[in-house]
Amino acid sequence: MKVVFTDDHRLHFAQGEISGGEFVTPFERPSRMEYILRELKKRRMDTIVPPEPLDMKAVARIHDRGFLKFLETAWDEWTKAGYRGEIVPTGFPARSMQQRCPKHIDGKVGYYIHSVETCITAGTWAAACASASVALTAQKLITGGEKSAFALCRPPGHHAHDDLYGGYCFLNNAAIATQAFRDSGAARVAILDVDFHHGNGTQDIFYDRSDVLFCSLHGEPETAYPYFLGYKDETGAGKGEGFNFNYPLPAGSGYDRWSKALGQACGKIKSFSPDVLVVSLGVDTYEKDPISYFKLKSADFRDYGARIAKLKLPTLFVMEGGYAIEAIGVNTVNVLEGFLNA
Ligand code: OKP
Ligand code: ZN
Repeated sequence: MKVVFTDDHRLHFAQGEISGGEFVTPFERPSRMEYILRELKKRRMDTIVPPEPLDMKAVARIHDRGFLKFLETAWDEWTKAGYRGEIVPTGFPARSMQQRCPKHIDGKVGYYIHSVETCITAGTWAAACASASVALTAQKLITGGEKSAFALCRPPGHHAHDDLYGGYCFLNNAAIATQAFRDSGAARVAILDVDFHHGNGTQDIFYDRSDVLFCSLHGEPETAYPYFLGYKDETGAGKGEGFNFNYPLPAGSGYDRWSKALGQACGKIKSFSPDVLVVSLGVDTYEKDPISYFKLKSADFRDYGARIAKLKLPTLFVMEGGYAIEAIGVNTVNVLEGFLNA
């Protein structure tokens, strides 16, 4: 399986993340990639392909123009306003307020964000663009006939809506790749999001569409980030009704429970008969993940990789989360190896 990757992800490394009222070193940090690359190398699965230059038109198929302009210019405007820290908003268009984008950068940040743990830095836009180009290059490999590919994306993408960033995500890599599959001839695309966190951005982007099926297994929104989306009764809207399936699971869920939900999601994917499968691959379902509460063991990742392979679909794996960095390599590559050896 080819791995698309670039070191440009390093351009995004926020110094801080607000967590429990403290400014801590972000969980989503560059070294995550080193652990995955090391494990790929160890198992001789390191056929690394660099990404092609970013096709901004493909990004604009998913994201709002004003949002893209904002991300591109935010750092410049922020520093020109005299601010010296990383970009963190102060005010938000909350319930009962106007939903109009203001002109001042401090207001614009509040308008385009949904969670404030995520700081923008000088290199964030460049890194987000590189990450999207990784996903698009891997998508092209599959459209060109590869049976599977691994887009080793960083920063991740599944929390990004068409016009909102947050949850460590800026551009929705999986959604951009999904749309690119559609635009290059696939009639139906299924997305399976196995990251611990609900893929709120991806769900929202495709919520009213019947050509893209979205299935997500995640911590229940009552007790887990992103809190405000991911309930079971969110099944799609309009033409998209019946093309969105959420499997929220309670704290402490182990592989027993999780793999039952996976079986249900796989059933939905089979009946949808897609041309291609996009897997939002987060390995923060691991028992020792520092910010999550499922209890999967390293061997379980290999098992579910094999079960995904049983769908017998061209499959694009897109990297999302995973913060137990000493195990992120083993867990990620276990999924890929389980898939390949099924
Ligand atoms: C990104 B991905 C911690 C709050 C949670 C955001 C988590 C984003 C996860 N105090 N912060 O889905 O792995
Ligand atoms: Zn996650």
